Amino acid sequence: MGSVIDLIVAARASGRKMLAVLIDPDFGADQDLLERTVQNACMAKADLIFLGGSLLTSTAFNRCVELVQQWSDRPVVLFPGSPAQLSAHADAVLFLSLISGRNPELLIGHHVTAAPTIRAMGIEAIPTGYMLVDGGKPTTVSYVSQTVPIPHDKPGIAAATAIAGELLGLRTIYMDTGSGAERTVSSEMIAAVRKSVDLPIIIGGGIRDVATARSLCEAGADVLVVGTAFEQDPEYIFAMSEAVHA
Ligand code: 1GP
Repeated sequence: MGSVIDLIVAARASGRKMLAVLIDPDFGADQDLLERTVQNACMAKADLIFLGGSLLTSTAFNRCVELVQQWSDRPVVLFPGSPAQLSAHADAVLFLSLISGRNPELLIGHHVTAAPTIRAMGIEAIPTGYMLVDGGKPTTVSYVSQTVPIPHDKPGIAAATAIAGELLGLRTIYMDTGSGAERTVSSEMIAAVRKSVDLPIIIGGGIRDVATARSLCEAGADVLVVGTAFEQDPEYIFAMSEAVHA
């Protein structure tokens, strides 16, 4: 397998949209459900498996990543909520800077803590500008990160933030309204960021149905991340994958 960022960039260049199935490591407590989710992601040809969460209560994170890697023929990418969520069993890690926030720990502090471990594990780090967007209610990530999300109706702020991320040399922009959000990032905001930067755009938070997924792709999203909807129904991965790839 080549690098994950190269896969994402190549898909974007060919106009192919990608689906990432997000697995909360805590969900590894139910091993049968975890296995079924991974199997469905593979059978449905979802493009990536993301693993992580903003609040980690599982003590078996590394074992969960190991199992997912064992069952999966898709790249396994960590989406860490903290420097504790690293594992050599992963193919890559989103090296997230929370550029919508002004919390120095999430702009550089955790990176310094995690960097030697990532280097020693030899996993690919993908420099990612992570932008939290208001999704209608406070989410775990907004609470845990202690940051104020970008207002839902301010595409200009999102565009300016994304440009700053691109100028800083980040390789991708991830806009997220948070897990279980009432609203997704708006099409207007995605379109504004799409016009402003030449980076792959990852969108997550509150994506529950195929019609919404299609409209976000049309607005300019390159990778859609879905977690909650698949936790509730792992069979929905098939319909979602078909919609994203249509
Ligand atoms: C959250 O983007 C992810 O960080 C996924 O959100 O659980 O709402 O799909 P959902």
